[in-house]
Amino acid sequence: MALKIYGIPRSRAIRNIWACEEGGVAYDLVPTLWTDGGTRTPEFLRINPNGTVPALEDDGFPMFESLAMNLYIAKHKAKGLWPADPHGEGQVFQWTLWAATELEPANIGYVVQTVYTPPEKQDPAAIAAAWEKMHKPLGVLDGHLAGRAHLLGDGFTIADLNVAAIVMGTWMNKADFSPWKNTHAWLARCFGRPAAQKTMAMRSAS
Ligand SMILES: N[C@@H](CCC(=O)N[C@@H](CS)C(=O)NCC(=O)O)C(=O)O
Repeated sequence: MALKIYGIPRSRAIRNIWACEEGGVAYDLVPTLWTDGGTRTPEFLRINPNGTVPALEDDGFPMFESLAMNLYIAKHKAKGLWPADPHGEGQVFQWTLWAATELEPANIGYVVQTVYTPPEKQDPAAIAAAWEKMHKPLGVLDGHLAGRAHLLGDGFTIADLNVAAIVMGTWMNKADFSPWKNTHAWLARCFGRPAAQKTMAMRSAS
């Protein structure tokens, strides 16, 4: 039975769509919106009591939290995204929690100032201040990526996907990552993958 993913491409569900596309996992996207009460129904709240998307159901097993869902998908459903050794697993946990706690809050601050604020109300100083908060996590990423093609070394794993997915929208909106040249090259590699291209096209079309 195909995995059910609740959400829409223009939401954090895009992270799980990318993981499924990347790992060859069959999934059904169940369009679920927070703007029409779709995340507040008793049926949905049984799957995700937070009343947010994404969420998933795997043969009746419910999960929420986009990046945790991706760890489950990568380890138990997908092909080729989970590292073979314990140290690799440790790094997957490290980078995923780092993505959620260090990169995501900074990125959201920037998204609020750019995407969520209507153009006529946008304030260049507030945008610059929000982008400034990205400098620290991007610097950490850039240092780690020196001499590495991917976060764990040569191969693309769910660690790359979970970190890159945080900034997918920011990248698509043409934010300037070029001062962090290792990060910029790595993001171009991650988002140049066929599964990422397909996923980004779904996001653009939604
Ligand atoms: N930490 C959660 C955040 C989920 C989240 O905030 N989702 C947004 C859409 S991207 C949402 O459903 N917002 C509606 C609301 O908060 O009511 C995750 O990564 O899954």
